[in-house]
Amino acid sequence: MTKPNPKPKARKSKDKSASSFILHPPSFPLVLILMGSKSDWEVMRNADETLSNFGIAHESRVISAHRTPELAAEIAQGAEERGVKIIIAAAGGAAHLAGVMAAHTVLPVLGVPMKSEALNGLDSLLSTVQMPAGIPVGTLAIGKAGATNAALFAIAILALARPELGEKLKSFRRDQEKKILETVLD
Ligand code: RP5
Repeated sequence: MTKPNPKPKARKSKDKSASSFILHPPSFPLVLILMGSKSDWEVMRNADETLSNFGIAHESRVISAHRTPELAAEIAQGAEERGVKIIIAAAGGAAHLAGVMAAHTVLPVLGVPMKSEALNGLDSLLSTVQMPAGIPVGTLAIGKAGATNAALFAIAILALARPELGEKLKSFRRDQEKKILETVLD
């Protein structure tokens, strides 16, 4: 579940077979999943669950670029020292969380635009994706697909230095392919 501020705890996989992928103790997450509001959690739990399924030590928490600006900067600035490798940041509306995090760290930041009430997520998408040159944010799709894919993208980055993780990604793709091939329409 999301963690209350300001004392985060890392999440550890329930998948025992994947424990070799956890290169840090739980207090040292490899991936941070940040979201602007608890209202984003229903969508962002898809990123959290995907990382858990792959056995990646991670931490999910609510942090806001505008409601908790100092804490947001502090978390971004301290992430590298904690051993974090990738930050996933989700926000809706004037969705500047990912950009603000990226401004405070050189770690890769993946942005997930949340579907907003007023503009259906188009505002979130544009706010996240349109970073001026110099501070990159890798932006995924709006909503659930983006949440899941942000986690898979983070895993692909981690897999560059962890061949076992790459094998697990290949197996995940094979399973996905099998499901399509076995689809029967009524
Ligand atoms: C953003 O504003 C959050 O990321 C959320 O998507 C949106 C609405 O937040 P709430 O008003 O539901 O807390 O900061």
